[in-house]
Amino acid sequence: MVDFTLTDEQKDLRELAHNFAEKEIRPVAWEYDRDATWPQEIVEKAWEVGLMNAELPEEYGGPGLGLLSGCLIEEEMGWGCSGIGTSLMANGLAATPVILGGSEELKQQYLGMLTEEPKLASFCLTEPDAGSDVGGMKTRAVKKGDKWVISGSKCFITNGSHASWYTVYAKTDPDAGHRGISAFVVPRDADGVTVDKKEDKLGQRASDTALISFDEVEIPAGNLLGEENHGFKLAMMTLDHTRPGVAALGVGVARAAFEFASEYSKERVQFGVPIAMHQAVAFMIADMATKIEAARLLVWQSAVLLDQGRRNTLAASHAKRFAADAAMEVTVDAVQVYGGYGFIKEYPVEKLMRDAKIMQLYEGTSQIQRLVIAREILNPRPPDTELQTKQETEIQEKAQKEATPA
Ligand code: COS
Repeated sequence: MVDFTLTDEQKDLRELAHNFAEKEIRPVAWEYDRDATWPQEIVEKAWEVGLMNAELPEEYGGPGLGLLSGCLIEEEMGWGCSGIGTSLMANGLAATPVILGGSEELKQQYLGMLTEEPKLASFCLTEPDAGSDVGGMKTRAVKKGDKWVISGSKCFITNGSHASWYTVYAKTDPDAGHRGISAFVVPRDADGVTVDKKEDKLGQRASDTALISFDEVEIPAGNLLGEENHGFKLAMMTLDHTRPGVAALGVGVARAAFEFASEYSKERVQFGVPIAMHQAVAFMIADMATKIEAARLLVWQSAVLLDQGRRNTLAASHAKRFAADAAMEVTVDAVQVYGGYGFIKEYPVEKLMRDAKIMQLYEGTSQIQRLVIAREILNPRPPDTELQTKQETEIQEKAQKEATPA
């Protein structure tokens, strides 16, 4: 049976997230966008009320919520301001490789850090010359005794200037392509870690996006995540976990633009009637609504699959591609509904259009999502890697245990 009904707990969580977005984020969102203000106070408040780190397991102090619950929060944050929302949600991206591949000690130390205090962590994959082509990265990690020594640069790092630790991907076997990449946890205060540059962006201006350099940074051997040379798969598995959430942020931005545009279309009078009475505008509103509904269903499907311990690569790329493109189309149309006023900063929708653009770029461009979709259909991956199988078995066992009456 297919049932789209949320549990009472999920409805309460969504309401909590919506109220937070309405009271704490919306009133400052346009001002923070104008000035590119870092939302430190909002980060602290969101952490305090339990809206951050949704999926961190209970044994490390997190709420241990499922991915669907996380997506419900992300949609509301995206509705409030996707720039601030991105800052609030980025811990999930850094923490997932630790959850999937970290030793017990690493989990206790680094996941615990995020749940004990409103601290942040960043995911360092992209490099100036390696964006979509992850395998082309140049950052190196060399084993020296009981240490790894990391050197290289990572760019477009969300929350990079404010993070207490980083998940860093580096080549450990430079001749082995994607099979020569490993993942590590690097503390911010390690010698040789520098925040080089904070980017001045088109949209999502309240989020922090930085260039981070690692100059002969020494970390303990135990900071390796998963197995040596298995970092590429860890990154891909991480993106399977996080793309539904980014897609949910996109649904939130689109919903915000849709609400502004529909209200405006009922107020703005041209040719003697509200413009909503003109079919040209009414049909734009209808198309916006359909895109939002369809995008949300794809988000929920991709999240539920993972919550059930099933592989969601295809569904996550469907959701990310469709929701990102929907956010862009809906926000462009919202500007169109506002006419000339839509182009003016005094009105709310131009910000949403600028914010939406990054949805088609970060965590895999819309073209990369299409590439993944095409490959999953035409040349599906064989049954899962060892790491993924272990993860799936654990989730399935947990689900079975919960379903069995005591
Ligand atoms: N889960 C587990 N393993 C996966 C996987 C997944 N979702 N996707 C791919 N793999 C495995 C493959 O099975 C393959 O394994 P083998 O080494 O055993 O053969 C390996 O990873 C390489 O896969 P593939 O051949 O598909 O790699 P490519 O380099 O050709 O392409 C893309 C991978 C382009 C899809 C990938 O690099 C990508 O997603 N790029 C975008 C990165 C991104 O989103 N960047 C944004 C920054 S993060 S904010």
